[in-house]
Amino acid sequence: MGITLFKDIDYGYIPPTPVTPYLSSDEFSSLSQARDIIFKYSKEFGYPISYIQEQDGQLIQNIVPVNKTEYQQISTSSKTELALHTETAFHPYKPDYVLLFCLRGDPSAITTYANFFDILKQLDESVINILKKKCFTTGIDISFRSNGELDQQIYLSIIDEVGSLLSFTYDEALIDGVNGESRNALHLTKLAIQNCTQEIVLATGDLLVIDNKKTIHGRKPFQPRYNGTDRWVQRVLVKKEIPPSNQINGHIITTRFGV
Ligand SMILES: O=C(O)CCC(=O)C(=O)O
Ligand SMILES: [Fe+2]
Repeated sequence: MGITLFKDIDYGYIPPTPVTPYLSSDEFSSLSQARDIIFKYSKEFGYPISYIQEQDGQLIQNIVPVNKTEYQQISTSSKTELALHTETAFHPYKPDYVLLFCLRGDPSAITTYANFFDILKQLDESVINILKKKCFTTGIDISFRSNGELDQQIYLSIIDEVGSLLSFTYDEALIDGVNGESRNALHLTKLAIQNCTQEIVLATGDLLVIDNKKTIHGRKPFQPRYNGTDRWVQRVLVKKEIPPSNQINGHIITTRFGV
C-alpha cells in the first residue's frame, strides 16, 4: 500500500554511472530504451513534470552519488541518511507519484518508506486533529536552492483533507511546529513513523512507484565509489493534474519561492 514495485524490467544498455546528474550526449543517447520505459510507466500514472529550480528542469533526473553533496539532505547524497520526506513537501504543486527506476543497484543502499495509514493507526484523534491544522512550517529543499536562492518558511498542515481524501505532507529534516501543541503532535507523529518505517533495496531493473500523498520515503547512508559502478536511479515525478498555465511552461513547473 502506498508503493508499487515492478521488477525485472528490460532496460537495455547502461553506460558507467556518471558522477553528476547531468549526462553527456553519448550517455543520453545510449539510454534510449530505459528512457522509453520510464516514460511509458510515468504516463500510466499521469503527467511527467519537473521543476525549474531542480536539475535544470530535466524531466528524467539522475539520482547518483555526487561528491560535493555526500552529506546533504538531497537525493544525490550518500554518506548521510536522507530523512523521510514527502517529495517537495513545501510545494503547492508537489508530485502525486515519484517513480524510481533502478538502472544500477547497490545492495547496501536501502530506501526507507512509511505509509500514512500505518502512521495514522497509531495516533489518537486529538493528535490527528492537530495535524489537520496549518500550524507547522517547513523550508525550501536545498535541491531548489542550488543557485543561491533564499530559503523561505512555508506554513502547512501535515494532514490535508480534500473532500473525503486525506493526504499527508511531512519532511523530517525541515518540519517544525509553531507552538507547544503542534510540536507535541509532531513528536508523537515522529515516534509513530519510527514504528512503521519499512525498507526496500532497489535492484537493477526495479521500478518503484511511490504515492507521494500517502507515503513518505528516504534512504539509509551508503558508500559511494565514483568509479562508474555506483548506484544509479532515474527519477520521474508525475502529477495527476497539470498545474494552472501560469505555473508551468511545457512540462516544467515554474512556481517561484524565496523572492
Ligand atoms: O535514492 C532513493 O532511494 C530515494 C531518493 C529520494 O528521496 C528521491 O530520489 O526522491
Ligand atoms: Fe525523495
